[in-house]
Amino acid sequence: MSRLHILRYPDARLHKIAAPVAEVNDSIRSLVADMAETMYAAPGVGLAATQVDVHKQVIVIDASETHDQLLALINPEIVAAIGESDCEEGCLSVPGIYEKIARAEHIVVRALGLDGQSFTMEADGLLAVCIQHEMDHLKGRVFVEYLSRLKQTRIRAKMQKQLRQSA
Ligand code: K2U
Ligand code: ZN
Repeated sequence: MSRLHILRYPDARLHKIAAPVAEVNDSIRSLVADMAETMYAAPGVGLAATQVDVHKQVIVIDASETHDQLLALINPEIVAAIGESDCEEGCLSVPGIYEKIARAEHIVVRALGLDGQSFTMEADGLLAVCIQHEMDHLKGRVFVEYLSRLKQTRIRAKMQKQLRQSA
């Protein structure tokens, strides 16, 4: 397993659209293992393949208190979305920025697991927020894009200043 580099907003590669996974094979399972290591080390509760510059529809999430319940979602689709609620979100690609975003409160998701079999799950709370956040990444969307133009401009400037300072 290896830790992967996480792209920083406003890197243009974060806006690439992820392609469906044709076959859940050992290469995909190895990618999930590397993404999980990267997520736990960050630390975060979710990570999309887009964020590590791999443009395939693969997401890892662990929203458990004990950080030992890894969920891998391959080719995820939301099949039902109910209600709406605001939740403060952050993003490993936009470090230090936390903003309230409106998301569906309860969702039903269909995806492939690491065994290549299709499964369906329901989610609410932090897990529902995280799944929607990660699925946005697969569509090339970063959560700050839900904010006002002014906030986006300020965040972009802050990220570019962070990048200059770390160079
Ligand atoms: O996509 C990512 O960068 C992972 C996010 C996932 C996430 C976003 C919003 C709400 C929950 C999870 C990171 O885990 S950011 C760290 C974090 C964790 C909990 C709440 C807010 C931010
Ligand atoms: Zn994110």
